[in-house]
Amino acid sequence: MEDKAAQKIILSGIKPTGQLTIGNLIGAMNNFVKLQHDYDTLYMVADLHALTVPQEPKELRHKTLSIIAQYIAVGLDPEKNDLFIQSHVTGHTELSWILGCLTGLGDLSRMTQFKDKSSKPGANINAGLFTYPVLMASDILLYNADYVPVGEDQKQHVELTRDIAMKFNFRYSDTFTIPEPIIPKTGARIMDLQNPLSKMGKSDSGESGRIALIDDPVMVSKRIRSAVTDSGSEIIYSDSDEKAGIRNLLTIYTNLTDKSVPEIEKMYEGRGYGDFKKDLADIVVEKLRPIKEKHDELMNNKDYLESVLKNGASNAQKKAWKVLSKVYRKVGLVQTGR
Ligand code: AQP
Repeated sequence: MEDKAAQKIILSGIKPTGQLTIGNLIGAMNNFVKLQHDYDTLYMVADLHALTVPQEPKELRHKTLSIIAQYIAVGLDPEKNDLFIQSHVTGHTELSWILGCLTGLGDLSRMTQFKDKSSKPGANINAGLFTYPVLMASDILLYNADYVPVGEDQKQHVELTRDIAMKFNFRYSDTFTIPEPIIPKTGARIMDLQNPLSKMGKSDSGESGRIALIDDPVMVSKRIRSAVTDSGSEIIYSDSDEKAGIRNLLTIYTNLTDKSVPEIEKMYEGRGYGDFKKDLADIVVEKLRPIKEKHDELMNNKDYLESVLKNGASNAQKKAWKVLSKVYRKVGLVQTGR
């Protein structure tokens, strides 16, 4: 393996709102796992981001630990990655203030996710929801990350991060690495099983529209088998809206197996949606079974999870402080050392 110092840096995270879905797995976590071998990788649970919508405190603590357990359960090795909780590293919020002072209101109001979330009936439109992308920029820039593995919906936020980094570098001299997103070629946007024209979201999708990684296998199977398709019967990948349901199921199938879409289409030639859905349900159940088992085992070993988190936060904090102290110096804050 390459010398750690020469390795490129990867940062990504997931917020502990709702249960992690197969969308998170296919769009983001599968890449986290692949990248851990060749990069200096930091993966956090973005608990501060979760506060942009009201959370029940006890539940938030539980979900935060559960995501760390799921990170490990899908294959992230705590020895190879810094696994930590965002609020355990103080630099995220500190850098966020500095970057917020460089970010235009116009830029933030153009963010699609803000527009979507704030236009929902009864939405709680708070300042945190609006400035969320600035905190996300500081998550990434705090470690001078080269790459950010994310699903399609986060691409715009990484682009804003690049703009903020360039603005800072231009004003105060070269400081930040300009990060690039890593987005999967297929599966960057897994759709809701009941409404295949909308993203499968952790909290936005209804229960029957999503599959959580730690769902009960009987429920998983039922939800796949009752996924919305169309009145046709051919298992083919098509970009038309009418075929959005079957396209989504084919995308899930290809991402959870070693079979390409044309191979799958061929396998199901002359067979109906029923056969296809039944097989896919079995594939998803078998893929998730060991993840749930490992997750449940880890959630019964809180001492171990805490030791992983302490170690991860301590490594991350050291890396963060190097960048943050440079930023403070460049913008003109008096430094006496910490
Ligand atoms: N449906 C999806 N398909 C592909 N990738 C997805 N991701 C989320 N949903 C899908 C990717 O998973 C990572 C973590 O996402 P996040 O939870 O931190 O933020 P989000 O994108 O706001 O996810 P949700 O599910 O929409 O959260 P809720 O519903 O709680 O607000 C990101 O890389 C994301 O792209």
